[in-house]
This record gives sequence, structure tokens and C-alpha cells, in this order.
Amino acid sequence: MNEKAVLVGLKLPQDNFNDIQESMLELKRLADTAGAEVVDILIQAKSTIDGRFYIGKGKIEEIREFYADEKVDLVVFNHELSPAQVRNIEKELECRVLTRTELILDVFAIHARTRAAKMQVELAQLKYQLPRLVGHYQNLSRTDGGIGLRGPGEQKLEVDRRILRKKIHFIETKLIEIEREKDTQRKKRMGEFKVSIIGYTNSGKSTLLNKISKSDVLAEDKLFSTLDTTTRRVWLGDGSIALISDTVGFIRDIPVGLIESFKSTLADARYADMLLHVADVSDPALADHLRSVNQTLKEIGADNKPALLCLNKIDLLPREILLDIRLRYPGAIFISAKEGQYTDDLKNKVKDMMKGIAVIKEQGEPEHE
Ligand SMILES: Nc1nc2c(ncn2[C@@H]2O[C@H](COP(=O)(O)OP(=O)(O)OP(=O)(O)O)[C@@H](O)[C@H]2O)c(=O)[nH]1
Ligand SMILES: [Mg+2]
Repeated sequence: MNEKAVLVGLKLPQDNFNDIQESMLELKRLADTAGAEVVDILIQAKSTIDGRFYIGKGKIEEIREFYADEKVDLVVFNHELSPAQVRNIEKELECRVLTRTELILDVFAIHARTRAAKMQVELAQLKYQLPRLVGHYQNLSRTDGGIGLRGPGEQKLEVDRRILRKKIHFIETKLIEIEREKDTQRKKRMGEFKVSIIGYTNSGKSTLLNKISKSDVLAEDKLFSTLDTTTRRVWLGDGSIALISDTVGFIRDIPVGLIESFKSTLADARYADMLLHVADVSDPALADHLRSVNQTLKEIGADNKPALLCLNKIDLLPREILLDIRLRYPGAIFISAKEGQYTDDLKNKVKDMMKGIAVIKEQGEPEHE
């Protein structure tokens, strides 16, 4: 049975309504991916944040009355809440309250497959919980998991801070070991040309890698399907070969702890010779997505790489609209990874860029690591 969820956002005077709407739609996609049934999306416009309930007390009462008969399991806030706010709201509504970050962590927990990914998710969950170790409103604790309670970090709310810190330390040590193994692998690949596919979640990165390498990386219409890095050796033609990697997607307002925990996965981009920045051209929030990705690239120190912007999913847009977007992004290549449209042109373009970058490297330009 899907858990019923109400999504809540706050619009402050300085916020742009369109941005809030996009962000709430994204929250809905995250909730869908986590397996919730979203029954309502509410945005309250208010001049300030309420200290006790984040949104207005009146709005909370409205929600309680409206859902008096139809039981709601979860209320997800599109914001960070203080532990006290979480408790106050849970007490009023008698249902679990989650933040956007917790929902993202839950989606990560569902999709983590390898040992490294699981540990990175657990680390992020533990680090998120540590300063908030007060627990959810106790009458609501479930024993069977549920959204926000799944994954390796579940049920950790009861353990005390000391155990939590010990655990964080243990995982960090293990991750350093994994990082060392990765370093050895990287050294083996030192002479090869490395391309990293990066971009917003669900933009089609895995689909693109599958198409150009004829492989079978999991690609699906969910947020954060990919959490690990997959690398394929791709023949670009004329004897040129590149190692192309597909990795974890980015999202706006990415939780700080998540970048920190996924540092080693995200760092793959830092070791690349060039980046393929994939974005969904059909998404109305395209410009926003590009901005978020560039911001994250900066945060992980990979913003100075040669990059090719790949605007994907052109099959979803009518020609006239595409023409308009083309004018706005003159340096980009327009493709459909799914249909294989212009993916050969993309390979050629990578090959050309590769030649230029190889020349710079030979001339002794300092490595950008
Ligand atoms: N119409 C259309 N759909 C596409 C195209 N490329 C990818 N998709 C779809 O978009 C969805 C996401 O694709 P993925 O390749 O999983 O995207 P991703 O960037 O790897 O996503 P994460 O790993 O979740 O960050 C899937 O349902 C794909 O089938 C395209 O060119 N056209
Ligand atoms: Mg993927």
C-alpha cells in the first residue's frame, strides 16, 4: 500500500512563484519515486517563516481538518525544518513529517546498489540525523520502515550520538579505503582520454551512455536511478577511443551532506579530461537545471573542465520551439539519446575536442586535478 502524502511549500515575498511551482513539482517526482501517493500539493504565501510550525498555524489546522477522514501518512515540507518544528507539526497533524532532504536521502537509499553507494547514503543519513537526534513524534514510530525510514540508516534515530559518531567515523574510514582502490584504478587509466557525463537527474545521461557504447546501464523515468559510476570504453571512429563514465545526477538545492558524502563519486568528474553536460531540453526548468549543475560543479572543483553542452530529448519538442532554444545555446549540441538522433555527431564532436585537449596536454599544460 502506498503511503499517502501531502506536500507543503512556503512562498516568501522574495520568492518567484514559478520557481516555487517547479520546485514543488520536483518534490512530487521525488515523492513518486519514493513510492508515495501524493494526495495534495499546498503552497502558502506568507511574509515570514513561523517559528513553531514553519507555515502558519492556521494552515496546519486547515490541513488537519481537511484530512480528518482521509488518513494521511506523511506531510513533506519542501524546506529544512528545525527538530522542534518537526515535532510541533507531527503533534498537530498526527502523521509523520519529512523534509525535502530526507525524501532525497530516501530515494538514494532505494537506489543504492553497490557497497560504496550504500555506505555513502548511510553516511549522508547519519550526518543528517546527528544534529537532529530528537526523533519523530513517538506515537508515530513504525517498525516496518516506510518513506524516510528506509535504507541502511533506518531506525538509527534511537541510538545515541556517541554511537552515531562512531559509526560515521567507521564508514568514513571504509570510504577512504574504497577511494584508495579507485585511485589505483584511475592510475591504470592515466594514459586514456576520460569523458564524464554529468547533468541534472533524469536528463538522460544513462540513456546516452547506453546509446553511444551499445551497453545496458539502467535508465528509467525516476529521479536518481544512477548512484554509482559506470565506465565504458567507446570507439569514436578513426581509431580514437575514450573512456566514458555515467554518474550520479545533480538536483537543485542539493543537500549539503549529500555532496560531502558522495564526494568520491562526484570526484570522478574532476579526473575527467572533458565533461558532457546533458540536460533535458524539453523541461521548462532547463535554465534552472543548468545553473544548479554549474553551481555543483563549482562546489566539487570541476567547473574549469572543457565541456560540451548536450541538450537532450529533442524528440519531445516541436521544431519551432527548438529553433528558438538553439539561438539561446549556440555552443550546444542537440540530440535525442533515446532515438539516437545526432548521437554520431556528438561522438564526432567529442573526437574533435579530444584532439584539441590532447594537444594542450602534450604542450605541458598543468593537469587540472
Ligand atoms: N523522449 C526522450 N526520452 C529520453 C531521452 N533520453 C532519455 N529519456 C528518458 O528519460 C528518462 C531518464 O533517463 P536516464 O537515462 O535514466 O536519465 P539519467 O540522467 O541517467 O537519470 P538519473 O540516473 O536518474 O540521474 C528515461 O525514462 C529515458 O527513457 C530522449 O532523448 N528522448
Ligand atoms: Mg542514470
